[in-house]
Amino acid sequence: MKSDLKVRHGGKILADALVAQGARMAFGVPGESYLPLLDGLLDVRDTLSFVVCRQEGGASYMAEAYGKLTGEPGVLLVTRGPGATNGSVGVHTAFQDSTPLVMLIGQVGNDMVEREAFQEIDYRRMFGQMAKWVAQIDRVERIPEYVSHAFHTAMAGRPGPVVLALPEDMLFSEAAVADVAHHHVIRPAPAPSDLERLGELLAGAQKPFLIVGGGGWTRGATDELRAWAESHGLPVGTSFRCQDLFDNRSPSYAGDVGIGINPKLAQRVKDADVLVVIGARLGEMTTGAYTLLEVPQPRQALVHVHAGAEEIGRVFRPALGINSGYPQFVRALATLELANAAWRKSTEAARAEYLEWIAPRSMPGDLQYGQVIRWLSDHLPEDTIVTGGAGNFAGWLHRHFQYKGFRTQLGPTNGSMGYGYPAAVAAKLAAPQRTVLAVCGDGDFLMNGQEIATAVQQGAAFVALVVNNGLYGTIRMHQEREYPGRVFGTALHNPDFAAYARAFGGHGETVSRTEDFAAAYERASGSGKPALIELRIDPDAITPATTLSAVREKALKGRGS
Ligand SMILES: Cc1ncc(C[n+]2csc(CCOP(=O)(O)OP(=O)(O)O)c2C)c(N)n1
Ligand SMILES: [Mg+2]
Repeated sequence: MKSDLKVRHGGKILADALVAQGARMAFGVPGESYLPLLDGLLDVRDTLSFVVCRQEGGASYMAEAYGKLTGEPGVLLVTRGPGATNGSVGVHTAFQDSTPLVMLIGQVGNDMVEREAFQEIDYRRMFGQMAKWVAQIDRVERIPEYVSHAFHTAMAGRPGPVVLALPEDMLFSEAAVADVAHHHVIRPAPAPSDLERLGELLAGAQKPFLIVGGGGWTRGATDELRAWAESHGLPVGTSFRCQDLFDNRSPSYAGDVGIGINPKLAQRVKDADVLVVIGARLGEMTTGAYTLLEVPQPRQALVHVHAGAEEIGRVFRPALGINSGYPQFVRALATLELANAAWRKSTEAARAEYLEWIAPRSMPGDLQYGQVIRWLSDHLPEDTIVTGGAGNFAGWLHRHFQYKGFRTQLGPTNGSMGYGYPAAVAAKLAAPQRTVLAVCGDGDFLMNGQEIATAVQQGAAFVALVVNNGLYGTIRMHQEREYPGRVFGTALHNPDFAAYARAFGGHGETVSRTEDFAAAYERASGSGKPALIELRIDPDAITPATTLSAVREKALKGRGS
């Protein structure tokens, strides 16, 4: 009965709605535009904690990483225009990475909307292309309905970000309304005829290859897929920065189909007769810039399994498109009997090529960064969460680290710099019992290095590596290739990173030689504080396989100079 309902202000209705939808952690920077929401959050703080951050960019990556790690929508709270624009990077990341996220933005009151009032932006237009749904809650009594819709939309099909704007007067006003129960997760299952057709294609295959990727997986589904692929001796690769979706120690694992791909693996994907892609979007990074498959009609018989119907046939016309959630698909897959095993030998060859590929090569300088990554891969607990950002430094991580289980990797598939550090803060807060390692570049780290303050404030103890080459190295590499010798805008003058960490109350180390790393890591991880290890590498060591000078020389030769 309506009269039994308590009257609550908008901020309280909203905080209760978030709790009802299952939110347990929110990240953000406060604003005077959403004071009632802060007031509502105060009352539910034992259920839903609010992590106060230093910049909305960092907060938005934290919310995104939380969503990626837990599979539940990350919640991001920001203020009007400046907060929303700072926080937009996490929305873009969540969209490209298929991560569920709900962003709440304090908005100008309805009494002054459309006057370009203080910090006013129309978020429907601003986030139109970046989010699955953008709305403004204009009536306080409809908050539970909007929040329920937001969580359903963020989770349904291909997960992604949703944005809700909150006019100030609406938040302050009151209503007596009921909460809405927890959202459902709506994802389709494959039709029996889809499985039948897949069975026929695989029965006739000589060189099949599977690629696994995207958002919307569960631990159970990745385990079941591994068991199925191994029992049939099928080779499996993972899409860009989704290497943790298939245990890298499996005899079926052939490597990652991403940036800096093993050329032999690229050839294998090209030569496949049946290519089964489960969850990956088949974007630029996973297709070698649309060269591993022909656009729009691939030579391989492409089976594209995706939770978002609109992704199937987006670039490549598949032989078979299956609109399905991945746990639903993998469960059905287990019922598929395959007599054919013509590919077992080539799976063994793919595995051998992968193992050869991940062995570190020697690079210039006293600090062999590849060996450091190998050491970490061999010594860290199996369930360690490794976060990374964008830059060439991540290439060593992708190539030499072996991911051993579901959600042990959090990386931005949209290649957004500054992700690794805040992602690690969120990971440590969401999974305090697990070891967390952030791997950052010197350029990458300082995009969100201020979030060390958040890590210290929250007591999130993890180790961050900052790979210092004094360069926006990735761009320098491309610059030398396209305009050899014409260096411009890519050098960095860096602070003393270890001192920077200490200034915030963290632990800091600087390592310049391979043999000093293990002891420094033990000290850092044993410090019980947010710890940072600066790795000083030779700037000439530009990728795991080549040097900057070799890139320049090759480019000069190519020009006949
Ligand atoms: C937010 C953002 N800004 C700019 C870029 C373009 N970009 C890609 S890699 C890179 C340099 C990365 O530098 P650093 O973190 O030092 O890594 P390195 O390549 O030197 O290993 C830049 C500027 C980007 N990907 N993301
Ligand atoms: Mg650098």
